[in-house]
Amino acid sequence: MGSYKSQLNNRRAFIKKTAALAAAAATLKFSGSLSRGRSFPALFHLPQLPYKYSALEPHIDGKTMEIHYTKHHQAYVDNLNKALPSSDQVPALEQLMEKISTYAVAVRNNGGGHFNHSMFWQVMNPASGKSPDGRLAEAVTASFGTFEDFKKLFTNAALTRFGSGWAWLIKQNDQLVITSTANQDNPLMDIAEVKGTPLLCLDVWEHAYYLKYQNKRADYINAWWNVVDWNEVARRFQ
Ligand code: MN3
Repeated sequence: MGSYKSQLNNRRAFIKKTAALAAAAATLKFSGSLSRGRSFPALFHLPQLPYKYSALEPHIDGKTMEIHYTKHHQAYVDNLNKALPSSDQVPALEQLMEKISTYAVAVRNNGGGHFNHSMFWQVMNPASGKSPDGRLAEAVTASFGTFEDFKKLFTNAALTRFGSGWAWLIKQNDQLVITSTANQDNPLMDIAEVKGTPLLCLDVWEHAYYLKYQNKRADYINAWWNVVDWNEVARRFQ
């Protein structure tokens, strides 16, 4: 309690000291909104969902989206802000991932949760195509055979991730690779067994599908393919 209070005071002093809000906003990539009940700007905040909760129905139901975004993702953001050390310099989220081994476990879990969910919302879209095209399609074919082969391998990675975690399509130099991570880890983290630039991710925590699919993770994954935003995946590929 005492150390939390002194963190608050340190942060207030810092804010007074810097005064120039524009400079602060430039440093803190995700700042800008006031966190509930706090008198200092949150270091990280919940990004806006790019569509309505019900937009991905029937594949992902609106209630699940609402709880997932407003409760789960919000909690990762809040707990990340609490877990970060009190200092003037907090790196942008991607840089935080790249040196996550130097932070406390709570930063790894909640920072990963914030990064992974922010990306997850973006790689889904109700008006998406059924498969990639252009250079991404060529890279998928070169790495996995056919698009159907790729889907099978990715689905298998998502299905066989024991417990809670994520499935990933990542880029390693010019090669595409499928991998999965436990808990809220991701392939950007310096502690990841398989590292690369994330292009596509799938949340296979039960909270992502339990209301509609209960224990049937395979049905959730099968439905999820209908809402993958291949334009966004292609943008990340380039
Ligand atoms: Mn989740």
